Amino acid sequence: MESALLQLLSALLLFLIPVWASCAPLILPVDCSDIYNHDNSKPSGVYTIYPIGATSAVQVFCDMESLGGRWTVFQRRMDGSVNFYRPWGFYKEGFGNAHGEYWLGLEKLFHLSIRKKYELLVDMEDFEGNKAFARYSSFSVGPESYGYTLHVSGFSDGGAGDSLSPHNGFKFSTFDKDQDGTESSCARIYLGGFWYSACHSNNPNGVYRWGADDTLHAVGVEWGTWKGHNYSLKAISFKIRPVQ
Ligand SMILES: [Ca+2]
Repeated sequence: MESALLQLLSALLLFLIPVWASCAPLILPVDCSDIYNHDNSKPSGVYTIYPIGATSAVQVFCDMESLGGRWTVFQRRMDGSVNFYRPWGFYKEGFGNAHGEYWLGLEKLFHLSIRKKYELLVDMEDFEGNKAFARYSSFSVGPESYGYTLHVSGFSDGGAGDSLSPHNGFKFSTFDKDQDGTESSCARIYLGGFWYSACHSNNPNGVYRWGADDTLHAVGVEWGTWKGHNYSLKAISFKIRPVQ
């Protein structure tokens, strides 16, 4: 009798383990919003998310404060410690350090885009301590086969003006993959990787320079409608959260 019960229990376990394992990925956080929704007392900081499923663990900075928090930061400049002049493979997969400067990666942005509808916040700061932002009610990135095309709309002003809408509909370009809107290579001329058009209204992945600098035109970390093309910002970050 007892062994029959044990057999039944072990059979039940054998049945349940694969069921549990297949459910487990569902509870892994896809983005910072999932982390916040699980525990809304979590502070801003570095967390692990799984944007492409259970084997895609990646560290990311979560902004749990700005405009209600829940933001997943996918791009951040703050001190010039990371080189952003990198080839396609790095922009596809991501690089840098979630505790400092980094780029999360286009493939992850694409996968997040097909899971949820996102809005975008671009926060920035100059070297005098002034802050501004630009907000967009809709943000997504297309698949690699479409050049990770940028889809952004619904601008609202936080003092920075709109330097991103002109890039809507353009593919991503790096110095070794030119998919921009010109005969030349914007990535090579402006020394970054971005959804270059002809060529840019903002250059967040450009060269980190310390404030005003016109020795090379428009190669800095810029947001044109705020500080112009020859002022490189102290800090800028691009962050997304699901539309509620
Ligand atoms: Ca070109």
